[in-house]
Amino acid sequence: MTSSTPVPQERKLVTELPGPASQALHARKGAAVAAGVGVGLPAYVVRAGGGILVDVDGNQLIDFGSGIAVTSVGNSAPRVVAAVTDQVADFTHTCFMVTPYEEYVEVCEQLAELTPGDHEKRSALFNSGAEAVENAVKVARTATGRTAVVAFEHGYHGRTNLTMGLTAKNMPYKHGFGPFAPEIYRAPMAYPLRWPGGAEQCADQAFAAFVDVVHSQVGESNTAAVIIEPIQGEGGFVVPPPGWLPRVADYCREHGIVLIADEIQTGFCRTGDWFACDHEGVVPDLITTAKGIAGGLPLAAVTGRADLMDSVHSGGLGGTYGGNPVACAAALGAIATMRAEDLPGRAQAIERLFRNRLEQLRSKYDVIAEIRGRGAMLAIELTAGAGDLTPNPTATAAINKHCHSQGLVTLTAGTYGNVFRFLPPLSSPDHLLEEGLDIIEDAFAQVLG
Ligand code: PLZ
Repeated sequence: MTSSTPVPQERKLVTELPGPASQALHARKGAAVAAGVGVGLPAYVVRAGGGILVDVDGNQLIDFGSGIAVTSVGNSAPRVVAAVTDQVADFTHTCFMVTPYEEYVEVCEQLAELTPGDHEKRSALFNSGAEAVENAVKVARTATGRTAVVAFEHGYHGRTNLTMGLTAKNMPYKHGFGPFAPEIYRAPMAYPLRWPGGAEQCADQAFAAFVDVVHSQVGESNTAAVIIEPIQGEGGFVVPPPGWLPRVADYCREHGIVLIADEIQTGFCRTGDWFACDHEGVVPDLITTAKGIAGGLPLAAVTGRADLMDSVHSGGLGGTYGGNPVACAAALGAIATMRAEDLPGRAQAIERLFRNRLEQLRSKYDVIAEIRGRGAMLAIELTAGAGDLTPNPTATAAINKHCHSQGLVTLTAGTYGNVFRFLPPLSSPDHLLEEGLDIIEDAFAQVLG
């Protein structure tokens, strides 16, 4: 198969998974790659596109992970490939801080246009989500002259020192890696299913609990920023109740606290709109993006109010590779694809297809406590059974593993490891989504009987 042939859009298993060639590579991995770098499904990929990953043994796997919400436009999407190919032949790097280039500026112009709010904005580009979050905090601290940052339970913001501190979950992200950066505080997340006072009370009580942390424990005038994922990613696709996020945003505005929306996982069409904040008309002061922005190349951004972004002294933001020209070209190709193919609309269509099937599944299995998420970012939370919210990571892991064995790449999430999540490429044809859902149905039957 040459790389000019499109990847066939069908699942095909020619060996058990992982096959012999993958197993051989995995043995080399064990001898050469640090053990701390884990692998979910050790099928070594050689090509990918549409909704399929092809492994080194010739197996064709259905992708329900998009490399953790990255390849929303699909792997090697044609406009991304064309833009990257041209760019890589022209020049690969100058360092924007040394001798600049148009592609960086154009990505920032696109970010100003696409992100929530029509105020004047500026952006700075980086290499990873964690780096974007770090820089958003730097901007918030400089702009406010304050130090404290408030994050939420179940939140995930990265693996660098500051972002580990912002991340809630210990294993595997933080365990043994402290001490963490100071001046980070944590507020309860508005998590309707697990809110102690019940889902009905969640919005009001969670807002009051948030205010209590900021007002009583930190002090508004010490709080530089509040950072929130509008729908939590690694934490288990937790969707706060309607109205909660706008109230948090209003409160921040009232007290001069910078609201940072971390849309690294939710951004760029994933949730059925360009950004998850758009669903409730929330306009954050700063927004961090990465993952889906560049069709698989490493690029991240902080975008926000011009007055905040421009408060940092010249030379205060940057990095050798931030906004690399090849990654910027990829982003322009990815954004052009999202516009041309109406990927927000496609994510909405995927949600309809999934919800219908997942609701049927829920009617059969009382371990499914909730189906939640938005667009092509959907999950089911598994518990002990009817009325018992004890997390069920064992069934979650077994179902996930069964899917892998059948050539469906799925991911889990959640503080308690009991959330089974779906992030298909928006380029997946319906028949692959349906087939993936058949496999999930079968996995439930095999694991739970
Ligand atoms: N903020 C909301 O989802 C990355 C991490 C997977 P980086 N999420 C996937 C893992 O186990 O490392 C993420 C995110 C949100 C920040 C990040 C961090 O982005 O590009 O991984 O640094």
